[in-house]
Amino acid sequence: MHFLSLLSMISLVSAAALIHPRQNSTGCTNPEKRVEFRTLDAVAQKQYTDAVMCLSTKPSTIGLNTTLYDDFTYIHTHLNELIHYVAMFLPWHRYFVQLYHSHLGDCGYTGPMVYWDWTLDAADPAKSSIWAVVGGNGGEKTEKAGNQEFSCLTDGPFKGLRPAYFQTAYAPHCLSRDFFDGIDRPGNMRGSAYSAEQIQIISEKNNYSDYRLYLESIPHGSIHSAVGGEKGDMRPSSSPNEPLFFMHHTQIDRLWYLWQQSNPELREKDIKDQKFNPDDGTIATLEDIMPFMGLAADIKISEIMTTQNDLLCYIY
Ligand SMILES: *[C@@H]1O[C@H](CO)[C@@H](O)[C@H](O)[C@H]1NC(C)=O
Ligand SMILES: *[C@@H]1O[C@H](CO)[C@@H](O)[C@H](O)[C@H]1NC(C)=O
Ligand SMILES: *[C@@H]1O[C@H](CO)[C@@H](O)[C@H](O)[C@H]1NC(C)=O
Ligand SMILES: [Cu+2]
Repeated sequence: MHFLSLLSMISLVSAAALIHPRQNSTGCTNPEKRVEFRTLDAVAQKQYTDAVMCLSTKPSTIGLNTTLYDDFTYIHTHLNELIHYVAMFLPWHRYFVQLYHSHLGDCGYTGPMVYWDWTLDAADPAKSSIWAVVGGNGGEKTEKAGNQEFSCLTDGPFKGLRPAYFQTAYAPHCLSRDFFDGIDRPGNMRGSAYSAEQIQIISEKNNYSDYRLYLESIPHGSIHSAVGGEKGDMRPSSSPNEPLFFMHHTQIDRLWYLWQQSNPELREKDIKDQKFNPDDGTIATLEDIMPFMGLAADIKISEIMTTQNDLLCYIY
């Protein structure tokens, strides 16, 4: 009995070490403040977009024949069912953005991670000032890859990008956007789903399960479908093809952070939500392991319930 429990303790300890070997950490004493992309000056914005382009010149770190840029898409699209409409949605994307920022750093970007605060644009999204910086809507020129048609970007720093995947298929194509509200192009781009008023309503949800569900389905989902439309990269599971994906998810992370900050005692521990989609009644726990398919070691949800710890060191 004694022997057995000692043995299981040892194996627990070594399993933990395997899951995430790390240095003796000094923790996070000087957190970096993340900022809205448009508050950076033109030089810093260009350093960011240049670093994004640089990812597409680096080899895969997970053994694919495509680039580091495509690693993010590949992992996201293969994990699609595990990381959406479940408890893991917010913590998984929190760490995914962190890994992206860290690779941008290796590509020369020295600034903080940036977010796109689309509440500022919700009144008329198609006229947002963000498009002047990241390029605008796709144009008339389309391209087919697999069975999908893509509306290629016509301007901006990402015009030349050619992502390698569509959903899980190898299907190199032009980076594309298709502003669409489901009825008109561009229409209102579903702005009311991500207005300041809508975000205020969602922020009043008082448990994680409700908060995650509303945040994911309404503003998060609407931005994906309104920017991606039918012929754009932002909509499908391969949406990390679209550089805006990361600024969008940083904004989602920011909203979760603000919600957590308003009651940290409870909300930095609350992950009580369905573990599987469709819901089979199983509830997630802080001990659940989140997979990253070799981009980084897998981690437990508990490791990133705050943004100031061994793995993360930022505030908003
Ligand atoms: C390692 O961590 C322990 C406990 O936090 C701390 O007391 C010690 O000073 C650290 N050692 C180094 C070399 O940082
Ligand atoms: C890369 O791998 C895919 C399969 O994932 C294959 O279809 C494609 O031809 C390969 N490309 C090159 C350049 O080897
Ligand atoms: C969250 O709150 C909603 C509304 O009050 C409630 O219906 C639901 O059961 C709660 N969920 C959990 C997991 O506590
Ligand atoms: Cu996602």
